[in-house]
Amino acid sequence: HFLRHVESMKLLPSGAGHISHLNAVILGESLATEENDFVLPSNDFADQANVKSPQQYMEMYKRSIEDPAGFWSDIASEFYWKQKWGDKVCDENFDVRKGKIKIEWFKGGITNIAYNCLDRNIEAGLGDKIAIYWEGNEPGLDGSLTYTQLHDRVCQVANYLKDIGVKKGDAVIIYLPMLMELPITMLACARIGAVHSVVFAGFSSESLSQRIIDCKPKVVITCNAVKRGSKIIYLKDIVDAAINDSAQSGVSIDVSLVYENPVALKRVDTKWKEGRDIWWQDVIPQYPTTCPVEWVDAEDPLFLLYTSGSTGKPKGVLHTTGGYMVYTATTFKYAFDYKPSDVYWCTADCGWITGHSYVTYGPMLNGATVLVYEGAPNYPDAGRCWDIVDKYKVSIFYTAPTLVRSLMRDGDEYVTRYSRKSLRVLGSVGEPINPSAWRWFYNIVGDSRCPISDTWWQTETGGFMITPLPGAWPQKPGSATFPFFGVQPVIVDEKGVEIEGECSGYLCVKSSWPGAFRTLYGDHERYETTYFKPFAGYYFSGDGCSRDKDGYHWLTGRVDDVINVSGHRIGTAEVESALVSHPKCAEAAVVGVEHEVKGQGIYAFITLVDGVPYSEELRKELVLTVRKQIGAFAAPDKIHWAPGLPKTRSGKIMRRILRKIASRQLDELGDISTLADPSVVNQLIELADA
Ligand code: 6R9
Repeated sequence: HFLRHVESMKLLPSGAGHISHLNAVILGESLATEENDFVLPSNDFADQANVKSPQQYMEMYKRSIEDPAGFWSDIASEFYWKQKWGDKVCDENFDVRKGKIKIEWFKGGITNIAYNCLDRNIEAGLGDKIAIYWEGNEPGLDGSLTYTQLHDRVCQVANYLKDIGVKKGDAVIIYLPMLMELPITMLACARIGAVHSVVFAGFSSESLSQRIIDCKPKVVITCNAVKRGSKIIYLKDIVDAAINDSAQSGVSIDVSLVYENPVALKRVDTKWKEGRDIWWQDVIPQYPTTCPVEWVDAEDPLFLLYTSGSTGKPKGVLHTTGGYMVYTATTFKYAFDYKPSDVYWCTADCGWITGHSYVTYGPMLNGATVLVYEGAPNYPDAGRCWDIVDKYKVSIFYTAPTLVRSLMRDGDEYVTRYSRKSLRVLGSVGEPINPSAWRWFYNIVGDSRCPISDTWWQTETGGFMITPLPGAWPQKPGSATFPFFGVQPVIVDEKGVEIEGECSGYLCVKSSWPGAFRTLYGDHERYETTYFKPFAGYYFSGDGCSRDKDGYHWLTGRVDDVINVSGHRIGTAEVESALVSHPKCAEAAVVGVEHEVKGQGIYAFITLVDGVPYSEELRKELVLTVRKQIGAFAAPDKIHWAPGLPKTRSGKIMRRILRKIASRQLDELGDISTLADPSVVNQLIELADA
């Protein structure tokens, strides 16, 4: 068995050699330790897998690259199309030197993604299958919907939206916690061709209002409050403040649909604006449970999702319908080795891309049973996840390294007191997973039985780009392994030249894939500048990556001014602009530092307006300012005050030096003689722990 894998490894794509050493464990047979570089699928797992060997992967991968049109149209044909696409499966210009960047897949094809998630599955006999299990924050509070029930709920919301005048192409902002109503509302928008923009319900009113102003939605959908862990969050107050702010910028919201969540806040205690605010429960149930589908072109927009970039303003990443549908469904099926009997749980919130592609669309396109959990993963204690796994017999569990590390710190006992024997496949996303967290996840959570799909991808890519296929790949703890079908990752040097073999550099992609984003909403130029101009001819991911002697990919983190805190993307510029909005803060420079649980922590250097003394009180105010402007998840872990920041003579802040100071690597400061005033460096060091 082992040799079978080693033999097939020789067939690996570009740069891959042969396995040069044979320290391996076979799935289920022993612990992954530091000495074992490889974890191989067992015969039993491989035999039942959707892709059973590197050989089979290679055959499929080769076809996907040599004949993308044939490969993807075969898969697309499994979905329902009112009308088939035109003669071109894919039409792209990926090279800025040849003109405007354009990506189109299945253009001319007429379909609807909500129809494919619901009606198509119901017609295929899945009507009584559970589509969503919902587990509330409070143990004991739960619910479920079959595919038919989900269809009916989606239609009611779709009918309501139509009734208040939402039409094809109109934007709808959704600011909801992880209630079933969140995926229901997304699907309702898709059903009528409206463009949803889900805003993570941890964003502040200012961030929400920024997004309202940018996409001018017809309606904002929220709930009055939610309990997360033991804390109540008053979401409607945040929405009210955001709507007020937006009105001042000339964007008015006429309707705010509010779901009553009596577990957190009663109706009578909710602040209300007559004429604008509508209770969900008062209107939605009155609508019919069928709703004709709005058929859309494959290239019509499906959703907008704002994400952080290296400059202040969040970017509205735009995804369209057909390619995204085909891509999320296919990646879900293969990367998790999905089988119809699986119960699948992804811990991500629908406010992030992971919740779009792998809570809602990808799984439901496959007719999967999806678990949606409302609460905090460690409430009431660190065993909650495994309690839920046992309760619903979860077989595929997909989460972020930050959660793995935090549960790892709480101790094995919280895990081992639960059976977890339903688990079959584990998944990781959001940031690089360090090998020790990988091993803990594999050995303790998965009892050394379950392969881990470490999926590298981005809001922009729509779906997985580099990921193991469990059953096919020998895994290396911490490596995202190999590209998904149709994806051609390349590593380039700073001049944009592709590097072969064992190397490290900037991670780019060579040509388009169906799930790629098509533009940044209202700013195609920024789309080209950010992603296609840095290395002409390629899509630039913003990540660093190395490839080892066996051809495995190892993501090394962002190379731009974006930091990744607990898997949340935060632009340093956004935090800086929040800090300097405080009247006493003169300047701010934010860098990421290693953080044991969160992956990266936020470290902010600040200077103050002349004459203002630094104090503990001011520190708190500054942190609060960031919480208010962006959200609690972006609060700096450390504020480092100093009278001056290191700058070049042309006034550019030397972040390289700040990063070294922040991580206390003081002997690696490098050349500081080019600074306008080198003495600020010593001052900064002296004040480091003040
Ligand atoms: C899906 C998602 C994207 C950034 C990306 C990278 C990091 C995501 C990763 C990973 C290493 C993985 N990232 N998955 N790094 N290994 N498996 O997280 O989208 O929020 O847009 O973040 O996250 O740095 O560039 P998004």
